[in-house]
Amino acid sequence: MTSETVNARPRHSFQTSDPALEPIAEKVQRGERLNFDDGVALYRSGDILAVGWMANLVRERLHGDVAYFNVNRHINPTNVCVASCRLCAFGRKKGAADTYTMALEEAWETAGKGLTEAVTEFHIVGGLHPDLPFEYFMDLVSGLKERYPQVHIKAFTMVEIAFLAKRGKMTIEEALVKMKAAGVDSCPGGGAEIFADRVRHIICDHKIDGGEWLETARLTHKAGLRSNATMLYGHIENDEDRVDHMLRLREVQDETGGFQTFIPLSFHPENTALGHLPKSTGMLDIQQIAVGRLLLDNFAHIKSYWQMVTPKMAQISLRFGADDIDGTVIEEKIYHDAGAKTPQGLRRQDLVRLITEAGRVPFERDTLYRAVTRGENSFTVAV
Ligand code: V47
Repeated sequence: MTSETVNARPRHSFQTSDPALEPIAEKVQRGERLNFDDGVALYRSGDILAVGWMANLVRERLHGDVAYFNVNRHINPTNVCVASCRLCAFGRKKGAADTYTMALEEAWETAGKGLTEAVTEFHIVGGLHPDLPFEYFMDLVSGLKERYPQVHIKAFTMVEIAFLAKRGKMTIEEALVKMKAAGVDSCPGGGAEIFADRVRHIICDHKIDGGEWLETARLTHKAGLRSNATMLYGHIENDEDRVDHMLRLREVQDETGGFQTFIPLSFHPENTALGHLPKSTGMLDIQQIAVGRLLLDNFAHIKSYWQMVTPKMAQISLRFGADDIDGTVIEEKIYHDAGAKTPQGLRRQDLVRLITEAGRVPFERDTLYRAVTRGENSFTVAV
């Protein structure tokens, strides 16, 4: 199938076997904002095709047939972490046998390793190390900028920013000023998990709470850095917790406009303290994308992260509300420690094929969703 044949298809009208979806579909078609009860009704509906139809309508209104991807590399400088989150299989206590912490030279070298194409983004997240000083992280970033000035640095989740500020004995605002000066260009969306206290106390008791995560995001946006937002699903949360999570994100976005992308992350239980929980299923994965697209009317992008849901599910998601499947990644540790069976990385041509075969038009973006044009061994970004 080519994108031309897809574009030429007639737009089907809304049909559902679920009467609860009819008033919601009317709102969606009128472009009206959905409320908490609508969100719960979307989750409770068994008519995933009808929910997907609505999400796709919004997705195509915003992006037509375009689907975004990028060429990026993940760098996880340390797995030593003071927190003991039950959801996590990556973090290790200081002194444990299998800890690692990259020396700065090693991190800079790792960033350049195994690259067959010019990477446009470094995605940097890691453990909350009890001893590494604030300056280590700033030197890490400034060293990368020096060596790879063309690469966008997306570094440190809201949880890391709050932790690093505390370690450096400064306010979050002060930490953000230093981060920007070192070369941080934007921030990833991790650590959000589920904001509801009841859930957060069980899955990640040692992290900042939901209100603090949202406040740190507010400050980050006010400091002029854009960020992403995630939601970890498929553990002990319920429909109401997920809707609450997304509506709290929507509220901050109304205020700051600083979120770029919403990324639902499916929980991988293996090797975690929640290892008894079942893995997420295809229906659950698709539902998060579709409901996310419908509730987050002020987010430009919904990302189906192929590492988490498999490349096959990410591809299908492009017809259920997602407009982005993330990047080449190259080396992923956090979900692979938790049993992910997906490859560590994909090539640029694999991403292009996934998108094209879904009948969408691949668009290589930089982190800020600007078009990337490739030359032989270089790239340029449309600004
Ligand atoms: O915050 C940790 C999650 C996140 C597990 O901003 C787990 O573009 C599943 O946020 N099973 C980090 N998930 C990754 C992240 C991310 C990924 C891709 C793109 C972006 C972006 C952000 O991973 C953590 C946590 O929510 N996580 N352990 C686990 N066992």
